[in-house]
Amino acid sequence: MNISPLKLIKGVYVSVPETSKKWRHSHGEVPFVRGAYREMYQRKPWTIRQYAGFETALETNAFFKRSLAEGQTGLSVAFDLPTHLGFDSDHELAQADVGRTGVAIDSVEDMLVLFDGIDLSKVSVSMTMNGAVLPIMACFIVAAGEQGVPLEQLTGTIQNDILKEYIARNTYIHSPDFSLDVVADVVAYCADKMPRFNSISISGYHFQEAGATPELELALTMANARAYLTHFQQRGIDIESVAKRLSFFFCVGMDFYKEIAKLRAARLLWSELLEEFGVQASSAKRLKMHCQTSGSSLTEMSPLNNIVRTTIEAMAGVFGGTQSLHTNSYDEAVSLPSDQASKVALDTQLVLLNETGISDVVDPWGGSYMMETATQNIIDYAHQIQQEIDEQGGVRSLVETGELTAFIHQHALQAAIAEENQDKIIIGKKSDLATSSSATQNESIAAFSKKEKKTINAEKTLSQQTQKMARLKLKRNNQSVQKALDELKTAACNKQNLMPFVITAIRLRATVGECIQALTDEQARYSKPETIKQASFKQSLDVKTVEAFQILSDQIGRKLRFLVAKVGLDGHDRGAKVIVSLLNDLEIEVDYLPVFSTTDDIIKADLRQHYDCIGLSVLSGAQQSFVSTLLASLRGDCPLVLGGVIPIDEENLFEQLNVDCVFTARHSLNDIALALYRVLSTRLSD
Ligand code: 3CP
Repeated sequence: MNISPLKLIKGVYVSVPETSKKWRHSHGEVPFVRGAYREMYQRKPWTIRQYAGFETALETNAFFKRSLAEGQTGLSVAFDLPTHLGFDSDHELAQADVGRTGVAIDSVEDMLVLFDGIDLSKVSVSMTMNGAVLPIMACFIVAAGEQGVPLEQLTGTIQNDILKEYIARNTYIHSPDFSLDVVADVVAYCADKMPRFNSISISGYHFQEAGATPELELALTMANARAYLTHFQQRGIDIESVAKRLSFFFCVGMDFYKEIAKLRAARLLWSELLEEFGVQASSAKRLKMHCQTSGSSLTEMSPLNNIVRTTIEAMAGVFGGTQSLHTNSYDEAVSLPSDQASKVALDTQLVLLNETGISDVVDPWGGSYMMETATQNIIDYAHQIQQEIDEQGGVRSLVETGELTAFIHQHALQAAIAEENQDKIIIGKKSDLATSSSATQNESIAAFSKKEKKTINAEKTLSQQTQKMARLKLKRNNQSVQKALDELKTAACNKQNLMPFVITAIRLRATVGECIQALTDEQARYSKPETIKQASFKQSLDVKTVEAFQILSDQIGRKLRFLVAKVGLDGHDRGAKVIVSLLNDLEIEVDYLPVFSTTDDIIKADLRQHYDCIGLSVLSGAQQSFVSTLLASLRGDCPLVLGGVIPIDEENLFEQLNVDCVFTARHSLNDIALALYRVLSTRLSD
């Protein structure tokens, strides 16, 4: 794919585009460009829905209750990586990640604790779950039932958007074909039994986080929406009956006007798309969205600046007419949100809502020449991308080839080049751009981290979850559980709707991992092809560093050989792939071990290849465990460097452990290249 990003919304606008005449409708009317509802926030404010989850259900439950008491109006559950990938906490691949980037849910017993004392007939709950959607939905349904809440009263949203997992987020389990059927099972089940529950949250957020521009984020989200509708139709699902509960999730980044225009454009595109699919009811054509401020716009340096960024992004979400909003915490580029940072993030929404009056006017930018032109440009761009996708065989096949992933990555590389060349200025992001000296900046961030940082007690969480599972397995009727799991397998073979079968198994206290394992017996775990685009950073790199690498390579009489590996269960690979491209530019031979690699994979690869350097990328917080394992087993003369979200106060620790360098988002590509050169030249001359 090779469509260029839109030109920036810049310059003088002297007239409204011709096409905008068709938008001269009121808010709350088809095609909803001006807003989903007539009175918007005057009638009902957006839902303040902060995404949260950590350690065990008990800790997360306490956090939920506190947030609701402090003014939050909806819940949003972050699950840990093992739960996302359908591994119980006691699985050998799960151990390092249990309870780190979300709450560990192994069975309905955990779900019951998660919502203990929270009335599920009153509070709407969003669950970000995709790969393991069946057992997690089943845990929620069974827990609500045991709380005495009838299915038809449940309100909330399940993300259930598997296509974007293959494209950008990577927490898929099974093949696209099988998984699309699972998505349809959930959608059909909800339409039948849970009429107030949104059965999917078609997500663009992760595209923008992986590098897409706002307009590309929207275009790909809409292409996925079309792919889902097509699949549902093929499965015999009546689109009219499910459309009202198909919801959306977008990122709001720092491109202020473009973000507002994007949200307006989204509503028109969805309304048009449903008309194409023959949907009649106007209310079903209303696009409803959740927005989250952009994680990738946050900087590790000068973290308090992030409050400003988040506020501006939240304003774009509100001006764009979002129904539900998450505002990021200012320390998220460094660690899990501290209590203080979470409170500021929540209060940011309360201030916007209660103190500013910005929610008093519906679509306040409507009619602006600039905004109407921008909205139309984004709509045109989305149509162009859809056409290109169709010409290349549709989303389904481009997911399998990795082409869409590569297209987004190309945008991430362009953004990295723009930052390197300082064409794009991000205040305080890189050490050398900071207003005060980098030493002062570093000190302040280190002090900041120590004082407030939220720490996860991973060992304790793992041990509590493991013991809880052992007790569950002793107490339940194992024979009935096995029978239910066998029936689930048979249903998967027969292509039946799997929801009722999983609900039965979960009610009998089967675990999340056991349900996924039963399906995996039929449908092996899937791994997608890896495609990494090459961009040329060469023009941005210091010529002397490039030459130094060349000389080093000449001295040893061969090309340098690197391994870059994503280890553990975290699926964020934007940074690792940028580094692969950088190394290619330095004429280094690179092997890339993609997401979900293990320390064992790394050790085996090194035994075969004898790398000159191994680079590890970890964004889940589990770096200490992986580094210790590797240092104990790797050849002593192989340099190990670490990249990802690594708090500054941990850097000394890694130095003591003999990690050669630690890189994070505050380092420029030139800094990284130079540091790598120093490591290699020292090691190779030893
Ligand atoms: C709302 N209502 C109104 C009005 N506003 N009625 C009349 N006039 C109004 N102005 C009605 C609605 O029709 C609805 O009733 C009810 O009030 C609730 O409003 P809503 O707009 O549906 O709001 P909400 O329940 O909050 O639902 C919002 C959406 C939902 C629809 C967007 O899908 C949602 O909450 N999504 C959140 C997704 C999420 O949190 N994702 C987290 C991703 P009816 O129901 O009767 O129609 S976190 C990922 C982080 C990154 C990562 O992956 O790692």
